[in-house]
Amino acid sequence: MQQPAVNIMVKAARAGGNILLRHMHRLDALNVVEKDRMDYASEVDRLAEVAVVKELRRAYPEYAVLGEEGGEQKGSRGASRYTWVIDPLDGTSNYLHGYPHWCVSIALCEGPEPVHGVVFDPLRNELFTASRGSGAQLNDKRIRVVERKDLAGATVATCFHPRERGRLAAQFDCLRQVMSVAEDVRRGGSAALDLAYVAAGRSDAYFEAGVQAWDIAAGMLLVREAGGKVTDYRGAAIGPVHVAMQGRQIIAGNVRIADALQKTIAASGYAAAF
Ligand code: LIP
Repeated sequence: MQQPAVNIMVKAARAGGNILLRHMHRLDALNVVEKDRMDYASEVDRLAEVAVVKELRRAYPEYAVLGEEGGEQKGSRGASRYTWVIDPLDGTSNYLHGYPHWCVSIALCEGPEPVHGVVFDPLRNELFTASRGSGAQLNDKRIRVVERKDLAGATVATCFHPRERGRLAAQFDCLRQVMSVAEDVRRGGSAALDLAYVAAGRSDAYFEAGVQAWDIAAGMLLVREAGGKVTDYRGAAIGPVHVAMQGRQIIAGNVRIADALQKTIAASGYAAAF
């Protein structure tokens, strides 16, 4: 049975998703701002976040919020042990180009750790959910990471984040090593969906640098609850995801592939570039 908090998160994700769907045929009319170099947000990101926060706050007013658009907000009683970590539109660039691959991502963190996660893809009506210790699901069916034993023949998702252009040479060296054994590389443009797809066994692994808490908080729980492993480029645990923190790195996959990918990232010199 789904936890009450997850039901609220699903309701909130659907509310945000409806706003995104409603605006996607009016892209030309959207106000778009460049938050950082080649990092865009539109008024739809903000509207979707308002809708998501409204649903969550209606049920749990005392919880804190960390949203991509609204930043950090305290709960109704001040500081809280629980934080909603929200990306109302993960894959904004895809959305603004009309490229149909984006989602809503919501995690509930207890202290630094995600305890519930929801990633919702409104275009495919795919709902990924996970709760700590209770497994991960896609549209209520249990999902698991792949059983592949190593990187040989694997499909690996990654990203070329605009903020990471200074490390592009090291990233390409690393990719050359990955590609010498892997079948192929994917660049989907939504970290939350990249993680959800690893959890669902649709891709074998994923790595990216420059992600923010809201990009990965729900997805990393999905991967763990689907039997996978999530680390940074040095093989260490990801830091607290209830706070905004620049420049995180993430590796996700089944235990063996995550370890193999981490070793490749280290051996190529890419991990040392941070
Ligand atoms: C996006 C990430 C994506 C990354 C983009 C961006 P946003 O998040 O999920 O993987 O490559 O550059 O950070 O900004 O669409 O929420």
